[in-house]
Amino acid sequence: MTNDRSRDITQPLEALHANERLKAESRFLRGTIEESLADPITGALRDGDPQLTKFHGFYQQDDRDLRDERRRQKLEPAYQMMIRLRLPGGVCTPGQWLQIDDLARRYGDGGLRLTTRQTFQLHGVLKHHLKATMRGINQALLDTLAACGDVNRTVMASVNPHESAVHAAVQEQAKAVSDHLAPRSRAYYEIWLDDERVDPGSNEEPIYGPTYLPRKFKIGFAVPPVNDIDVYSQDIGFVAIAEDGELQGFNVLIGGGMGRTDNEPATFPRLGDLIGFCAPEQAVELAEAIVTVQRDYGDRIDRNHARMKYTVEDRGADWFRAEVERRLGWSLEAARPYRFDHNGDRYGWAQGSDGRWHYTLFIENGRIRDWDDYGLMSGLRAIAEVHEGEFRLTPNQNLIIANVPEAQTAAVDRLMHEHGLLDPARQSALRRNSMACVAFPTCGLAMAESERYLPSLISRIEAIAESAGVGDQPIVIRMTGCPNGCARPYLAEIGFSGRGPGKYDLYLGGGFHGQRLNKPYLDNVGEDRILEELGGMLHHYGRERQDGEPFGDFVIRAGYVPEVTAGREFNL
Ligand code: SRM
Ligand code: SF4
Repeated sequence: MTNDRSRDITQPLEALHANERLKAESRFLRGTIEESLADPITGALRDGDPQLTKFHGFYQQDDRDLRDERRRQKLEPAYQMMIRLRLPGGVCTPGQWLQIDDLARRYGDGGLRLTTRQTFQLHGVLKHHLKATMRGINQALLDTLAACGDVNRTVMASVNPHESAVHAAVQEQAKAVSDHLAPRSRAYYEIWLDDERVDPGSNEEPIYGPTYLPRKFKIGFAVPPVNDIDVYSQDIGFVAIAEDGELQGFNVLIGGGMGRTDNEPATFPRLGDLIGFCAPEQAVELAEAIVTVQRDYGDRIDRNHARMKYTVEDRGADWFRAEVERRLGWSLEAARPYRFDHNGDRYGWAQGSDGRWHYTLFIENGRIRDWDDYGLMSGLRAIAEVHEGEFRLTPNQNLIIANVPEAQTAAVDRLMHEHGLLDPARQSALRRNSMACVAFPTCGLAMAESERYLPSLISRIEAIAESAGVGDQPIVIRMTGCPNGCARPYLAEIGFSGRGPGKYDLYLGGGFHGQRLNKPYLDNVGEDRILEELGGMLHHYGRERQDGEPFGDFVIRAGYVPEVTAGREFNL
């Protein structure tokens, strides 16, 4: 089946989604953002600008905990901005860490959020602090350009400390692809850094054109055997192929994605299709060609159907590959063998092939702040003040204190202990393999709690798992506050997605290394039912699991859910 609603070039703007017109008329992302910033009457941006500011890296939000009370008091919502950095491969220096920490304390809500795509978010920035915050980020030699919006976003890369040389080469590729696909519009620099205003003319964006992409676009590089970036969930997934410690090239997957829309069965998560192999020096050119095919053929009428996964699903991966090869003028080679064995992080110290050390630290749901009894943010600041290597944010919302010389490991250990960062009570096997998206109070799309609820639910599941004799099993549990899938819940062995206050859909059977989608098991249920069902299953798993059998495989073998082999089967 072909997607007749694609090809914006053949459609008048009026026939397309309203966002297409907004982009086309924005003068390459300028819109009325400067007028919005200058308006002192409201904490909000002008109509239309919140769509454009995503391309600049921030979302307009309001504090949903305060929404009803402010409405009662006839006040406008408590508007605030969430700023997301573009951080290819999740790498930053200790100096940059300290600057981001300063900005979060000065202009944000005092904390930081590590995301499921290896970057930082600052929440709670008021409109009149936006410019100072954006400038501060740029002064730290970081930026937020294209961290959100209908463009390619932060490019992910595996954080595999054992393979330092391959990892460094892959990191370089991730950065090159990220830089190449960044928007070229000068709007960002004019608005936030006061660069000279220029007439954008008609072709400020040679790759994207004036309407950019139909929808967001995501790319990730995985280094086997670690599938920490969930390579099958990316619009383009690159799987590094190495031989004798040297990068040979990449297998290429296209058309992955997680997002679903509530009550829209035509939307579904999908795993990417493997279309071939390319050499390292071909990756940038290939990524651009894939992006341009999606630019021209993606659906620009229905945003629920506009991700590249639907273009690939509707037209077929073979058609897509042929169109990419036609544009490139060369063909991909046959894909090479590879093997993943997990998609979680491995905690503690690990030594790289160059002899340097890396500590992977569990950060529950990526939230960093100082609680009354737990000084996580101050502890990390203290480490940043002495650390000489770099930090790496992981795709599982954790943090690696990376490239520590042998002589400095004791100092890092001491600081982690002093600040309580290694408290075993906060780090059971289940907890360390869990992720939750942000949801309330900042996410405007949340239907149920996620980050604020999962920790207590995990404590209850842990008690059951202990009594079933499987408390030490690293079962992958992920929760989101709505079906959009920001914590990639449809790849979890146990996945939850919020439907309403206190209610979740329960999914089971994802593959332990992110290779298989899970399947809906229960619809719209509360905690009692969740614990009752999981309790029965975990005891069954304790009694009958085979040696080394992951929970996600067991629930399929035991008949709780069927195996899903294609995205469209997911909803059945
Ligand atoms: Fe997401 C929208 C948070 C990773 C799929 N996501 C949002 C927004 C911006 C809500 C909004 O549009 O108003 C959330 C802001 C919440 C807040 O207050 O911070 C939000 N998404 C996040 C983060 C912070 C979750 C986290 O806890 O870490 C992640 C930021 C990643 C980053 O650094 O760029 C995040 N979002 C993801 C992922 C995971 C991934 O990319 O690996 C997905 C699923 C993968 C995919 O894209 O298919 C994801 N987010 C969505 C969607 C559904 C997209 C779709 O195809 O339907 C939306 C809604 C939308 O785009 O309309 C969304
Ligand atoms: Fe918000 Fe839904 Fe994403 Fe969670 S999954 S952050 S609730 S959009």
